[in-house]
Amino acid sequence: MYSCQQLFFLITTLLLLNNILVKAAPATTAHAPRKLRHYYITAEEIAWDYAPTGRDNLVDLPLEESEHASRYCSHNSSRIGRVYTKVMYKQYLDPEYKRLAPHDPVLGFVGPVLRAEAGDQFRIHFWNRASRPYSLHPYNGDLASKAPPGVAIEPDERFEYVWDVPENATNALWAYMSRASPLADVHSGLLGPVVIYEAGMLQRPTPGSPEKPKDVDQEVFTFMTITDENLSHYLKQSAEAAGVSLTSSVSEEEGNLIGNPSFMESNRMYHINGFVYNNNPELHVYWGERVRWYVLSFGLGDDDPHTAHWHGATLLNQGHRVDVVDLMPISFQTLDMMPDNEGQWLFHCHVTQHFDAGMTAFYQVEKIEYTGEEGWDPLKDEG
Ligand SMILES: *[C@@H]1O[C@H](CO)[C@@H](O)[C@H](O)[C@H]1NC(C)=O
Ligand SMILES: *[C@@H]1O[C@H](CO)[C@@H](O)[C@H](O)[C@H]1NC(C)=O
Ligand SMILES: *[C@@H]1O[C@H](CO)[C@@H](O)[C@H](O)[C@H]1NC(C)=O
Ligand SMILES: [Cu+2]
Repeated sequence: MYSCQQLFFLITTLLLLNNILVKAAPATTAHAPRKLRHYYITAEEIAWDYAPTGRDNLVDLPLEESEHASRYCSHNSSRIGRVYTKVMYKQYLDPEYKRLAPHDPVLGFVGPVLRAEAGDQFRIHFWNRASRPYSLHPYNGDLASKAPPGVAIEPDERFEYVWDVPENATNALWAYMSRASPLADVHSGLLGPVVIYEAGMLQRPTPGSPEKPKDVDQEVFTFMTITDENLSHYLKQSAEAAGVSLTSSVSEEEGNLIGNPSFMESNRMYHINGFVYNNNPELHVYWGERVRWYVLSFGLGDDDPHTAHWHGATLLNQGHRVDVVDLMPISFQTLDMMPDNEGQWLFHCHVTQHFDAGMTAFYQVEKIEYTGEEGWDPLKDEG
């Protein structure tokens, strides 16, 4: 299932991240957890559009007229195009799974952000509402050997995962994924971020708003990944829905579509959070604010090293000021940005082939001008 290189990355990452404990039963640690973090999460099948504007917004042309984008996003009788059947993690606010939690559109098909502080305990109430077995695991443990509890939850079954976050696991960034059939599950869409903060760092700025660390104004999460839709569980469904017959002959020389190199390449999506060619929803950051930017690569392929590159801003990465950061397959980086350049800027992968294949997005730096008309002018109140 895995190539040598993939296994190497899996195993090295596992060794590095092996410090969160997974249990199926309630914890029996020496210390009671500081706080229980309940999450109600499902896996649900969806139709995902990688380029919902229908345009290559980098060159400002319809997808079909763009030299590069037409290769990946044009739809016809021998190309699936931009819409694929996928499965994603969805978060609900209640144990009855009645109220869907608001999903940040910028996250695309990436699952909800799971947050906890050091010493807390996650209680992940997972309900598999998809048509095949799936699960939800932090990226740790030993993928190659023994299966952890709840590794394959059958359709319509539920499972409660209990993860203890050690006291010393502060400021960690992880991912979570399904491990029923790991490679295919991830290519099918099941992945999301986990962030562990220092104890006492998380707060709700206003009652009911999502939690956020005290030391930043905004957090941004971006996954740079190549999703090979041919390795997804749903290639057949995607082809059927697009009216593409895999077995019918394309031409005498080429035969049918199965194993056809240009068809296979057209199904590899070089995306950021599920969007290609600057089709991401507007991602606003604000002039002078403290923005924490989490960049993650979750691809498992040989050509999955990415270089995240920002135009129009620099960021601090472990004390170094940078505008580019390397991401090996399955690697996660946290950077801090203070935007000071108004306008629309590019955020993209610097690997030329990936950039051409659509791994590029826009973000907008906005300046808020306070006019005194906001209703909270302190001088007025005093008078
Ligand atoms: C479908 O679109 C691709 C990419 O634009 C093109 O190479 C191919 O010839 C088209 N096939 C048909 C049957 O129109
Ligand atoms: C955290 O504590 C555990 C248990 O004491 C220890 O095994 C582990 O190495 C520590 N990890 C770090 C990052 O200090
Ligand atoms: C999907 O990939 C496999 C492995 O590379 C290949 O054998 C198969 O033909 C591909 N399927 C299609 C429909 O292209
Ligand atoms: Cu890349």
